[in-house]
Order: sequence, then C-alpha cells, then structure tokens
Amino acid sequence: MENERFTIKRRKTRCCLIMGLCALILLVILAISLWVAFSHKQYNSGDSLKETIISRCQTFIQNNRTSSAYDCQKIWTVFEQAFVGKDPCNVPTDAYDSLINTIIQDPICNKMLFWSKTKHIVHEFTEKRNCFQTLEDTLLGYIMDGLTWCGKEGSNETFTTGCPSWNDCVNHTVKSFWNRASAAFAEAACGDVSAMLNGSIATPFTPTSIFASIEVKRFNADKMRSLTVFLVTQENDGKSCDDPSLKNLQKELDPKLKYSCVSVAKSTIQECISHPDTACGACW
Ligand code: N1C
Repeated sequence: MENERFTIKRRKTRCCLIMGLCALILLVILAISLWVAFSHKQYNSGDSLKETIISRCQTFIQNNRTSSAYDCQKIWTVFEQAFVGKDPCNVPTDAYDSLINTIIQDPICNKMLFWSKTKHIVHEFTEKRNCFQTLEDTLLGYIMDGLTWCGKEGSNETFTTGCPSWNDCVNHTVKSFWNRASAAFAEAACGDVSAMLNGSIATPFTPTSIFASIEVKRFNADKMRSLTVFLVTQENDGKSCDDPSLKNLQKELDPKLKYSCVSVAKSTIQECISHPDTACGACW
C-alpha cells in the first residue's frame, strides 16, 4: 500500500516535471519567434525605405528627364551614411553635406518657390501647374518628402518607426535633413523668388519655421532680384500684407532686394489649379 502511494507520487512528480519542461520549451520557442519576427520587421522597414528612396529617385529621373548622371543606389548609400549607427537625436545638419553634394542640381532662376505652413496648397499647385519649383520638385526634396527615418547607436539598421518626434531634440535626424536641404535650396535662390505664406495663422512669418530661421537668412542679394510673398487667405479671414510679422520679414531682407506682397484667396489659387491653360502671371 505504502509502495503504491510512493509510485503514484513519483509518477505525479515526473508528470509535473515533464509538463513544466514542455511549458519552458514552448516559452523559449515563443520568445525566439517573437525576437525573429521583431528583428525581421525592423530589417524590413529599412529595406522598404531603401526601396522607396531608390524607386522615387528612378521615377524622378524618368519623369523629369534629369541627367542620368544620378546614381540612385549611390544616393541611398550616401544618405545612409549620414545617420546609420548614430543616436537619432545626435545627427547634426552637416551629416548630410555629402548627400547634398551628391544630388546638387542647378536652380531654376525666377521660378523658385519657398513656403511656410502652406505645404498642401503649394504642392497641389506645383503638381498641376508648371509655374514654380519648390524644394520637393527637386530630386532631393522629391525623394525625401514625407519620409521618417533614423538609426541607432551601435546598430547598422535603419528604422522608420520608433524614431524620436520632431520636437524631442535639436539634432533630430529628419529635422537636420530638412534644415540642411532648405539651407542649400535658399543659398541657390536666384532671380525673382516667391514665397507662399499662410494668412490664416497668427504669425504668417513664424520665427521658428524653417523659412524664417534658415531660408530667409541665406538669401543672397547678389543672386536674387526680388522676393514676392503670396499671402494665402481664406474667405476674409484676417491677415493682410500689413501684418507685423511680414514687416519683420522685410527687415530681415537685404535692402538691395525688391520686396512685394500680394494677398491671394485660397479659392483663387484653386481656380488657377483647375484651369491649367491660364498663364501663370494671370493667376493673381
Ligand atoms: O518650417 P517651414 O514650414 O517654414 O519649412 C518650409 C520651408 C520651405 O520653404 C521648404 O523649402 O522649408 C523647406 N522645407 C521643405 O521643403 C519640406 N518638405 C517637407 C521644410 N520642411 C519640409 N517638409 C516637412 O514640412 C518637414 O518635415 C517639416 O515638418 C514641415 C515644415 O513645414 P512648415 O512648418 O509648414
């Protein structure tokens, strides 16, 4: 009797041990699969960023019949070197110097358009009408527009998710790119230059914007003749060309530059977008 009880107890213990071992093995398998899936996803995000950049680069070259001297694979490699392996909050603007020098493109004088807080309407306009060229209408801006990317210290991976937000740090990976690219675009500005600003916000010329803090400061009066501000307004909603922030803009400009400002209703721009045969000058 005693013996039988002992055997049952031993069987129970063995059973528990086997079940515990099975659970442990299952747990290890689960952990390994999760790790593989997670790291695969991260590699994938880097892979898809590479695909996006190379395919946008090729599309731009085809559509714009831009010089085939641009090597899209090389552009990706130079781009990657700017941030891979670095703390995503510690990528200074000059990290993108090589990229800027690789993609250097001749400016189209008298057509360059800068903008601030008017991105949507500006691109709706430049997509349909061939009146202006924004940074996003150049190879560099076209490739990077709307993308998110960052690296990680001690890793050779590229991430498109889990990157810090724009305002988290000064030397933010993506912010540094736009600061550097915008600086180059503004330094190249030539002839009669335009800027579309938002007349529906409190300060159309916002000091913290890239336009105010980077671009205007780099305008070169030896290359430029004038700056025309198009102040985009909604139905009678406020700001006019007399707005104090625009006075500040005027003060920042080299006095050799001719400055003018035109208030344009958003509906007028939309009208112009839908009538592509009207001359650019007749839009407002
Ligand atoms: O800060 P902003 O505007 O004044 O910057 C706009 C200004 C333009 O004239 C462009 O030449 O700076 C250049 N620029 C871009 O071309 C660009 N494309 C996409 C700046 N930012 C750009 N982006 C994204 O828009 C960028 O990720 C950042 O978040 C916004 C800045 O827009 P804004 O504040 O309206």
